Amino acid sequence: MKRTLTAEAKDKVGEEVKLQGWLHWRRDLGGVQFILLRDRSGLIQVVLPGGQKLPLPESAISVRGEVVLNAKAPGGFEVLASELSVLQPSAQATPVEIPKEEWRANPETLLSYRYVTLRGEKARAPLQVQAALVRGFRRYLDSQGFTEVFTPKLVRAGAEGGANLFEVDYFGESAYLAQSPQLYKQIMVGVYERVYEVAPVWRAEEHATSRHLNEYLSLDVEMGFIQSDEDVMKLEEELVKAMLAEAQSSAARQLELLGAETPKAPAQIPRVPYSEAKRIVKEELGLGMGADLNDEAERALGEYFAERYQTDFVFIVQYPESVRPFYTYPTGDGLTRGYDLLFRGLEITSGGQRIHDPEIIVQQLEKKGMDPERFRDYIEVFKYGMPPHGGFAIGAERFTQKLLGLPNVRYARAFPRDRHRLEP
Ligand code: AMO
Repeated sequence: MKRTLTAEAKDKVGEEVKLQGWLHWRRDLGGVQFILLRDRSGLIQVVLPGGQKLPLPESAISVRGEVVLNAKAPGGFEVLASELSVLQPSAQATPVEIPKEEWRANPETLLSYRYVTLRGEKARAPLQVQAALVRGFRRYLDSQGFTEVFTPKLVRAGAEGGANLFEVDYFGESAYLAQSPQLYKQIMVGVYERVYEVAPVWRAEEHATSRHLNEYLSLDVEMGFIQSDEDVMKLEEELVKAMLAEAQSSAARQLELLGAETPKAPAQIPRVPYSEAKRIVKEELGLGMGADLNDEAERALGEYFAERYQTDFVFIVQYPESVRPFYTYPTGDGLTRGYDLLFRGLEITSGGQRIHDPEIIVQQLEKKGMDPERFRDYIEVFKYGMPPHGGFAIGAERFTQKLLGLPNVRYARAFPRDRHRLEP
């Protein structure tokens, strides 16, 4: 007999079906036994005649029976089972009760046993939403003439500057795990004009916050023949909307399960100069801030713009050179064509126009105290006619976190890597 998914059962009332999945929950009332069977499409109640020895929760099971209507059952119908067989039993009780998942509580336990706690309906949903966002990302960019590229993750030098590089022993030489595909995606603009990449990157950041991971999924975009960073922001605006639309259409059940609010995104996302953002933070919100916008300032700005302009997205533009990487296009007044995109008060993107003149690249590297020799091959490519270009990167987990209102970015990654976690 062919397998029926729980989500298909509602169309088979009165029919005999075979369901396969996991024993999500069980209740034995002696004369009658109830279980919830969970498969990839959802949950269904199964009623057994009683007297069976039920396997432990999370056992892999197969059930045959008739689908019947029952207004009291979750979803309005259930299966009257004639047969329950165990495909593989659970050998022991799960470390947390999956059906009672309260994934906001006790994050340590949830993350330490992630291989099984991920099975919870709410635990697994964010990764499905994320998969939909990434699908939307690929589809939209494919439709706009972009080519997907795959660049090296073992690299000679860090692209972003700073000390947050993981060093790797590369046959006795020192190499690093890529912090970003930045330099390679720029090189690939010289090949395909428009490129994107979906790949993990690594940041050896020591701090443990609710928005930092040491390994995250970077959604990178780079495009040639632009006028300025404005072209890049226009593309990102459309892209982000396409990603949200894909999530809303193909992960609607997960969004509902997690109670996700539809983001407010006006046709034109506001562009706020960095200096103005700083003024608002200080004068209107009465907050202090460091050299860059700190997280408290970002959060407060998010709320400020949500209230005033009904938007969950804000571009902060015209960042000063001092807080941007060396490759950012300087405008000669100490500012750059670099921008950030805040979503619900969290930076989910950095981007901007890049320098395409090799002499200025060397100048900017030196200004930042970086050794141009380490970037020799990167600089070489600019001697072969690189067009004006720019791009950005979206942190997939942060986008997912903010879309779903997750308390911690770790829940938006299957197996998060943080300062104290290298397994599971
Ligand atoms: P940046 O370093 O700002 O820019 O990173 C881009 C985006 O990646 C996400 N992100 C992180 N997410 C989780 N944990 C972290 N530790 C972490 N660090 C960054 C954020 C951030 O906005 N090459 C440039 C991008 C570009 O200009 O194209 C870069 O990597 O969402």
